[in-house]
Amino acid sequence: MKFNTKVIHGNQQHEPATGAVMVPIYQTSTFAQSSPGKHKGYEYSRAANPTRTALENAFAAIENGTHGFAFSSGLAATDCVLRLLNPNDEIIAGDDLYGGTYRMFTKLFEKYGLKFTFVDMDNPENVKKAITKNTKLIWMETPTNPLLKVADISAITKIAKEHNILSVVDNTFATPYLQQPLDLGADIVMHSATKYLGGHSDVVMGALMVKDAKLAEDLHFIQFAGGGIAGPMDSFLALRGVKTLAIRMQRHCENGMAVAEFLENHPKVEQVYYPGLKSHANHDIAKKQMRDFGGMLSFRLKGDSKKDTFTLLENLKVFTLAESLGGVESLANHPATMTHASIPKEEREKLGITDSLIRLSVGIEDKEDLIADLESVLKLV
Ligand code: P1T
Repeated sequence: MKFNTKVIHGNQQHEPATGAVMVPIYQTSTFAQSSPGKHKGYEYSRAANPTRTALENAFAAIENGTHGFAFSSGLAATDCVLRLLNPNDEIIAGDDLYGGTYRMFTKLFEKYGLKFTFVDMDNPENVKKAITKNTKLIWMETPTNPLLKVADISAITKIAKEHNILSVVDNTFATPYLQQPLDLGADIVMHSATKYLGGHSDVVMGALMVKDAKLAEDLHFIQFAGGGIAGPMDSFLALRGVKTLAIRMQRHCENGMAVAEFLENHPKVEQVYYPGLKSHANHDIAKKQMRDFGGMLSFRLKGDSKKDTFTLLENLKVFTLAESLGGVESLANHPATMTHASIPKEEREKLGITDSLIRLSVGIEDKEDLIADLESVLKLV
């Protein structure tokens, strides 16, 4: 199946009892057994639930995996991956990550003896140099949140394999419409399904996808034993979202490029971070690795004034000032005080997450309305 077909039909079947085209919401915690241990494949919804199974099968299909797992949030999915590790294991991660991922690594897991090294993944050599005999996992986020840095997945997974290290790609910003990391050598794909996979800003959810049976067994055990599962109602909503992923992404990409070009040519804008622009530091690898460039971008104002930035954000009419991304509606975010506030100021500024950095999740509205909204607020600063 090609991708547009796969998001709708991949690993899906009509409900066997009635032929229902959409999987029902099996809003049940438990399943009757005819004799102890004798059941119809489902025992207790933490282990498995038919609505979640349908979604997990779809997750596997869209990332070209064999197994998918749905969690109560993206961070619960990340937590599950880290529980594969043992004290003294080392993890190499990108230096630009979603703030909550950074917070989990440094504030939750360091105290259990895991060691994190953050490197600029623009250059795969930086990853190679950071490897020690204890390195067990390489965590890539590409494009990164919020600076849209792009890592060469094939080059980095090749290094990981040479050293027998597990590699993970947080594919939240790109989605499988733009890149399928398992095909590029990654062992695990992770998503905040809250974003593009769900697509409608109505569910908080995480996903993992793999294509190795042993890894799937280990992750399923942790999911079951740890308990951070997605519920049936949320699974239904996310499955509904996945079906329109391809068509939504097509428009996100078209609008993302139009907004990026508008901002790049605006006299009050200092810099735009969008992998589709030729001026982007990683444009060449983005072009090679991704089918298109997505709907996420960040930009910085000339003068880097926090006051101007707040004025701009307070006056947007079509864009909503809010955390999160990947829904049909356009959102604007101020990383320094919102999504990335948990990263120490010094670290943030070193990376470029300064006071005037604004991140946009460009939605699927008419691009003329989005550009007019930005044009009008840029007049105020
Ligand atoms: O919010 P949650 O579903 O738990 O997912 C965490 C997460 C993981 N990875 C990436 C790349 C993310 O962007 C996120 C969540 N991000 C936001 C809420 C945000 O506004 O950036």
